[in-house]
Amino acid sequence: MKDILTAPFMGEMIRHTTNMYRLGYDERNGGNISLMLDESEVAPYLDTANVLRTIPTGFDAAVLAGKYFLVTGTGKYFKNVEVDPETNLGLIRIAPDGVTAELLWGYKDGGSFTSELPAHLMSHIARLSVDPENRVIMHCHPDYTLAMTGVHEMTERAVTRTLWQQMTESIVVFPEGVGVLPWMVCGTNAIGEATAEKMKQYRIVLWTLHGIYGCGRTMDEAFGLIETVEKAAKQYMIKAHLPQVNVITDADLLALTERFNLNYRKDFLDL
Ligand code: 2HA
Ligand code: ZN
Repeated sequence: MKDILTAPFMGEMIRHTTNMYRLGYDERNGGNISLMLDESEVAPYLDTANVLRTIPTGFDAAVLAGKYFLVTGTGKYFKNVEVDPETNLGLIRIAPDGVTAELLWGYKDGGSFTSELPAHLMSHIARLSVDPENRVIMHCHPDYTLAMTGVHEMTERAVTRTLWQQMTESIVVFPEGVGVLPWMVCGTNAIGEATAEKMKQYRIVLWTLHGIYGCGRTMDEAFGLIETVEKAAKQYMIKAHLPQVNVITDADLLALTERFNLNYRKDFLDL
């Protein structure tokens, strides 16, 4: 059996949690990540028949039965993942009943997965229905995105347009736009269901005055979406109160969609 701390998926998780903490996206225990893994990726590192304990998933995730997930722990700090992955992360498999998670590694101090696991698993289910290769759900609290949700009209069209207008890269990176939820209580199945519903259309969902959800086929894709939205939100927050001398017009955005052959949200442009 190989040392699980040398697994590529472990390295990716540690690098991302560490980086996101240093970027200020994940204060204290803020944020959570789940990475879906195949049995073939896990088997060289773990005896998959050895279930350490079981933890209720909080809802019926039977469609994910047999799937493996590396997930950040509840109450755990991203900054500590690097020094003690086995306490701050856990590797679970969804049991056939869908309401039980089988812990195969991690949460060494008796801990559990993130309180947002329902939102993660529901989002995985939603993404897999539109992209069978999706593997990552990532949640964090980046400053400028959060600030923007407090001062901007929170409709998907209005927020997406503003983010697209801030910098050339935006529409190229998220041509489908961003999903938006009003303020809601977090850690509940209700916010999980609402997020998952948005994830059928969008790879990014903003939670008003809370944070952002991103997804992707890889950690790089999910993180890249989030950091691009955050950069655009930063541009907005540092210059929205100043006279706008040079702007990206809807005709410019259209030209970008043509140049990069983007399948973009057409009703979000005024043409
Ligand atoms: O895990 O970010 O939304 C802490 C949170 C809850
Ligand atoms: Zn959060």
